[in-house]
Order: sequence, then structure tokens, then C-alpha cells
Amino acid sequence: MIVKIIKGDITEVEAEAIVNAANSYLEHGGGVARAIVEKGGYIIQKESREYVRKYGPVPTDGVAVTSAGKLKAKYVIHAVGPRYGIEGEEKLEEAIRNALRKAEELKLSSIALPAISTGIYGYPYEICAEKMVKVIKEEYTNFKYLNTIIVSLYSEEAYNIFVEIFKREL
Ligand code: AR6
Repeated sequence: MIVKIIKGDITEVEAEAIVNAANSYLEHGGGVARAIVEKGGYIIQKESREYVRKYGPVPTDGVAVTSAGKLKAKYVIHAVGPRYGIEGEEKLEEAIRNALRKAEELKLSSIALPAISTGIYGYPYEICAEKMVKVIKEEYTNFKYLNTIIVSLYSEEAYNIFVEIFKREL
């Protein structure tokens, strides 16, 4: 398993799936979700609405898949993280786990993830980084297809924290 930590915009990353930090209604109004729809095109929002109409809202820690429109990726895996102080960090762990497992289920070799729940949802970067490391360590031996995980951090601060925690714990 190759794990890369990069500083930059996830919409530019070359991976078969990119993960979106979504809300339960898959209404992509702000943060990384908005950037993904702006760059990938309205098709992502449209398919998201169709998903919610058909299956109902995605629970916190759940995932939903749409196409990726004009992005380089094949799919967007929308992962719903918890809101800090309202929903527990085990939900963040499960959201990350479910995103990775979904990529494997789709037989994809690479996935890019943002720091789910650390923007509008308020989680500290440290908790997100620790959960990601934990899930990767627990899951990677189960993966037959998935061999590259890219973590895309938007700010210098987030990048530095993730690098430190991944170096220490992976
Ligand atoms: N590439 C990579 N990371 C990014 C980008 C980008 N282009 N833009 C922002 N980030 P957030 P949440 C970082 O708020 O906290 C939306 O409205 C950002 O700096 O996008 O899970 C959804 O629709 C932060 O570290 O997601 C939900 O309603 C991280 O991505 C709600 O926000 C996540 O920030 C979800 O909140």
C-alpha cells in the first residue's frame, strides 16, 4: 500500500476515486464539496439529488457514489462525516473506513481523501489524521485492488499535522 500526503486541491488529484466531505442530503454548498461540483460539473449535484430521492439521506458515517463529471477521477465517493461536539469521532473513523471499502468494492486501485469533518464540521486536524492512520492500518491487508491512498490537505497547517502524525503512527 502506498500512502501519499500532499498539499493541494483534491479536485486536481489523479486518482480513480476522490472522496467528498459531504452532508447527509448531498447538497454540496460549501467547502471541498462545492469545489468538487464547481470543477466536476452540475452532473455530480444532479446525481447526488437522485441518490437522496431514491435512497433517502446518507447517515453520518455513510457513503454514496456518483460519477465524477469532468474531474480526472471515475467516481466521487461522498462520505458524510460527523459534526464536532454533536456527533462522536467513531463516526469519523467509520466514514473513512466506508470510503476506503467502497473504493475496494468498486475494484479501484487509487483513492484521494480530504480531511473529512475538519472544515465546516469543526473537527481538529489531529483527530482526523489519527483516525485515518488507524483505519489504513486496520484495513490495508484486506484490499486486493486498492493500492494507493492519497490524502489531500488544503492548508499548510493541516499538511504539517498530517505529515507528523502519519510519520509517527504509520
Ligand atoms: N481540496 C482539498 N481540501 C479542501 C478543499 C479542496 N479543494 N477545499 C476545502 N478543503 P469541508 P466538512 C478542506 O468544510 O468539515 C460542506 O458544505 C478544508 O480546509 O469541506 O466535512 C458539505 O456540503 C477542510 O480541512 O467539510 C457539508 O455540508 C476539509 O477540506 C459540510 O461542508 C473539509 O472541510 C461538511 O463539512
